[in-house]
Amino acid sequence: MKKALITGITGQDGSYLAEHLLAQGYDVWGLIRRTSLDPLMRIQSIVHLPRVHILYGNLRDSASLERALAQSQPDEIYNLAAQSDVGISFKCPEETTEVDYYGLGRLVNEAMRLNSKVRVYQASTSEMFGSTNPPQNEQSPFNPVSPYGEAKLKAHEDYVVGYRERHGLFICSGFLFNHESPRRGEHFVTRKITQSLVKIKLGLQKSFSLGNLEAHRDWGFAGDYVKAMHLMLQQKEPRDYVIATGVSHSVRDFFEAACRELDMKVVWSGKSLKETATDKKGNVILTINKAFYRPAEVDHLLGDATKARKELGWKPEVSFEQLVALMVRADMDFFSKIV
Ligand code: NDP
Ligand code: GDR
Repeated sequence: MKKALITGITGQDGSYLAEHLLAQGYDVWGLIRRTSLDPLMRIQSIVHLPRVHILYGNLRDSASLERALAQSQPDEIYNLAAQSDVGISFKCPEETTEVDYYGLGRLVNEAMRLNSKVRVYQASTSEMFGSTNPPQNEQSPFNPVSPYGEAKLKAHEDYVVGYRERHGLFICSGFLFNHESPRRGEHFVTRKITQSLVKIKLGLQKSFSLGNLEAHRDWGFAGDYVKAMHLMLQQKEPRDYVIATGVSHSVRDFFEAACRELDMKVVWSGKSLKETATDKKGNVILTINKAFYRPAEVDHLLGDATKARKELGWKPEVSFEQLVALMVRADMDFFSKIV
């Protein structure tokens, strides 16, 4: 039975990946850090806990990683742990660099000392392409515009490309474009929109605010994307892949699609920071707030996953409209129980 260690198992991707690997017959180990909320409570709702072995550790602490690796003896490591919020990375750049860059260094150094044959997946990101014109593929130049994008790029250059070339480590980067689900953190724009609109529909909230409505993202379903992570580690050679749907939409498109799913008609008025969306009774349900704009924005991400289709046989199964519907319905199911 193959053993996998997942860092970031309490996050969106960690939970889907754990389920996928369990279904593939893996022995799954998950690294979780100490927080004031009981981590077992957090994870219980998302994975079948008795089948996942929990290890305490932190990407900021080499000794904890050494211990976790010695206990789990993994054949495959999936490094999903990160300070993953791009907006927060402008406010906490050091924390972001510590976890997203040095964290991978600590992990691969400890992992290689234990087992030089271990296979490692690194959660790289479309944010590394930053201001590069779309569509972006494996050959596109990297131009990150946030501390998050910069930390992930350095991690890729030094520990993925560097360790693969210099030390022969089997390590792959997945340049994953945005992927969402009902388990998406509440501060990311898609979940913020579905949750807020559902609450407005149920009378639990009157309105909410967003930042830049014109940014375009290539949004896919997280459940599809974790399958690509696993496939990358099953190949003969370690290679890096773009994982994306090849379709992009604006934040405004996402908002409108979620409104349609909830049968909420909206009228736009005003411009820029004064723009609002009003429902059919004339109530303002969306305003724009400068606080949600970023100091530097990635305007347009659109991935070309041709290489993954050809070499991994991977393709996305869930469309943009299906994704929006999935997220809206999950939030509706949850919040209608508490009305
Ligand atoms: P989440 O933010 O949902 O999860 C992040 C995970 O990292 C959580 O389990 C968190 O633990 C853990 N973590 C944070 N800091 C540390 C630390 N110091 N030590 C140990 N664990 C830590 O992210 P996603 O699941 O969405 O993303 C998974 C990975 O993929 C991330 O690396 C992200 O940067 C990358 N990525 C994500 C994309 C997306 O669209 N979702 C696209 C491209 C890349 P806790 O629960 O304790 O906070
Ligand atoms: P992103 O995701 O930065 O692409 O990073 P996020 O959902 O935070 O933002 C997407 C776009 O929406 C705009 N936006 C807002 N964003 C948030 N969070 N809140 C708002 O109110 C709001 N209004 C407009 C943003 O400016 C941006 O353009 C995600 C993370 O999962 C990263 O870890 C991952 O690497 C990338 O996707 C690919």
